Amino acid sequence: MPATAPRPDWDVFCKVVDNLGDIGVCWRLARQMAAEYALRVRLWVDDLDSFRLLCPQLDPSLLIQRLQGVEVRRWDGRFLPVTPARSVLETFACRIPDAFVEQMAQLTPPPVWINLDYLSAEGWVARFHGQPSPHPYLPLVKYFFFPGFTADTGGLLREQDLRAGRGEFIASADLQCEWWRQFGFALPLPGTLLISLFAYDNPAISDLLQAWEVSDRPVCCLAPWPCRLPAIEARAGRPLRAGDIVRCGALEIRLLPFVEQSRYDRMLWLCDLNFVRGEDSFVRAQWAGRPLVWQIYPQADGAHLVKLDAFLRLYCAVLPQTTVALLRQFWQAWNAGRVERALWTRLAAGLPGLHEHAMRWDKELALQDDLLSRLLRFSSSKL
Ligand code: TRH
Repeated sequence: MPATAPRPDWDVFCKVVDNLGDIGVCWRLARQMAAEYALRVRLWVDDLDSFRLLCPQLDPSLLIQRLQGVEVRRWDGRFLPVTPARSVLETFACRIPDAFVEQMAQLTPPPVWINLDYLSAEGWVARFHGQPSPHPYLPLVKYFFFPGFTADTGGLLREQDLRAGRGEFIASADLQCEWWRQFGFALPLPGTLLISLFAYDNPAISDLLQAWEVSDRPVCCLAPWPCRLPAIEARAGRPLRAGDIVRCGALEIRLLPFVEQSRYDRMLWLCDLNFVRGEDSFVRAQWAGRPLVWQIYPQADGAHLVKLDAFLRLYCAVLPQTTVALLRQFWQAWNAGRVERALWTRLAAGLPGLHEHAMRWDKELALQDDLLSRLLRFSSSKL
């Protein structure tokens, strides 16, 4: 940005930890700020090579570039002195550079400083959402902003046109054909159970492949291949790459390249069941209004299982006890790495009911404001 360019509205800082969830969330949020509110956004990212998977137009060698209305800056040791934006978003406690914080403190009024945290359905989130944390020695306050599933939290990312776009895609055979065609794949045969599998490597993947192979109904599994799963290669008995198809019994596995987020969303809308992981794909699967199985990002102390349980309690609140027990058992088994064939058979039989529930859940969540509207309101209230 030239020196005379107007001061940005938002600085968003993102550190890519070890997967794509952090940049996945930041990239959606930054684009939404620019596209829906015409905000001037500067997105600072420490790992442009990973970011390029989500945004193939990105050139990792550039220090500054403009993509889809967002100014993307490489965040490395050579931190350029710039005037901080009116609001500064530190994401997932990524710790913005001290030099930048000092520049924030010199401005009057100082920027609104917010840390966007990880998503959790736990009860404490509402109590901590919006809480201030004064800087130990500078005249600055950082506020904690927690995404969540209830009105007293920061909400969930949801673009204004997301659900309308989904409706259009589901209603249009042409758009769906085009989606398959882009990968060079034929449409699956009618009656095929379509499953997307985005997962951390997990011994239960072999359990599922075996169950799907002997299924009464044909199963087509879509696996994003840059996240290669050794169990699939073992099944094929050969090294695989994106575009390959593996057939065993009733199961056909189609390996997909890593696609842009909007195309990934479409895959979730198409499938009868979505295996998702981490945070962002988990949220998008809920906006797909389709049954989902969540593999939560594992934490050493088992804290992730508490989070899994907290979400299940919310998600299952209105379901009959037998369905609650089934979902709980399946999700826990998937996260523990062992799924018995009988458990899969029960889940498969329950999919029509789970689909209805997923549509209801999507509708209820959509009654609430999305994360960005809440974030903008929160930030304005602190200006
Ligand atoms: O990659 P992840 O496992 O991310 C995780 C979690 O966010 C976790 O909480 C965090 O601590 C850890 O990273 C560091 O899963 P997640 O969150 O679903 O992010 C994947 C992103 O990749 C998401 O934005 C969807 C996107 N995606 C595509 O755009 N195209 C694809 O083909 C696929 C498979 C995913």
